[in-house]
Amino acid sequence: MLDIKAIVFDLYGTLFDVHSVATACEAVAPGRGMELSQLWRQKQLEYTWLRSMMGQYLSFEQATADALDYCVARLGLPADAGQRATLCDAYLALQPHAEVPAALQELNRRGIPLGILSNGSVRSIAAVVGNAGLAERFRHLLSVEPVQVFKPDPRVYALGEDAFGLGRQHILFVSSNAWDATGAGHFGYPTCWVNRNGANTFECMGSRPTLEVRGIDAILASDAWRLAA
Ligand code: 2OP
Repeated sequence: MLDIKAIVFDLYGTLFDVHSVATACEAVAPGRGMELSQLWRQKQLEYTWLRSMMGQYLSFEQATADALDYCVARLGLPADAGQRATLCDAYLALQPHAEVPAALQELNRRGIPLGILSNGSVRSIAAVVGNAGLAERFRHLLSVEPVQVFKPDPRVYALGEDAFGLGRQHILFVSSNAWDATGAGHFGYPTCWVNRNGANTFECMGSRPTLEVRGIDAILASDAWRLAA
C-alpha cells in the first residue's frame, strides 16, 4: 500500500482545459477553432521537447507563441499580431475541468498537501490558478524556470521532492498527459494518469501509471494508496 503524503498535479490539460482557448481560436479561424487549438497544443509541446534537447531553454509562453506562429502559417490564417497576442492571453485564463474545484477542496479538507508542477512560468502558473480562484488550494506552485529545462527532464520532477521535503515514493504525481506521467514514473513517483479523453492506450514505453482515472475526484476513492498528511 502506497503511503501518499502529498499530491503534485500537472497544470495544462490535467487541472485546466487547454482547449478553453478553442473559443478564442474560433474568432480567428471560423469553423476551425478546435483544429487550431489541437494543432497549437501539439506544436507547443513539440517545441518544449526540442528546446530541452537543444539546450536552448526559453519560456513556455514563448514556446506557446512560437507554436501559434507555426499554426497560423501552417493553416494559412489571417491572424495579425494583436489577434495572436489575444490568443496567447487566453492561455492565462483557462477553465478548470468540471470536477477539479470540488476535488481539490476535499483533498484540502483531508489535510493532504497539494502542489502544481508545470512547464509554465511562475507568472503564468500564478495567473491561471489565480484567475480560477484556486490559489489557496496549493502549498506550492512549481515552475520549471529554476532548472531552465522542460518536462520530462528528471530535474523538473525533482522540484517536487525538494519543495515538499519528501521522498518521491510519498508523492503522487497526477497528469492527463501520458508522456508527462511516463516521465514522472521514470523519475520514481507513483503516478495517476487522468485519461480525460478515454484514450485506448497509455504510452508504449515499458511502464504503466500506478492508477488510471477519468477525473481527479477518483483519487479520493482509490484503494491503490493511503492518503495521509
Ligand atoms: C504542464 O503543465 C505542459 O501540461 C504540461 O507542464
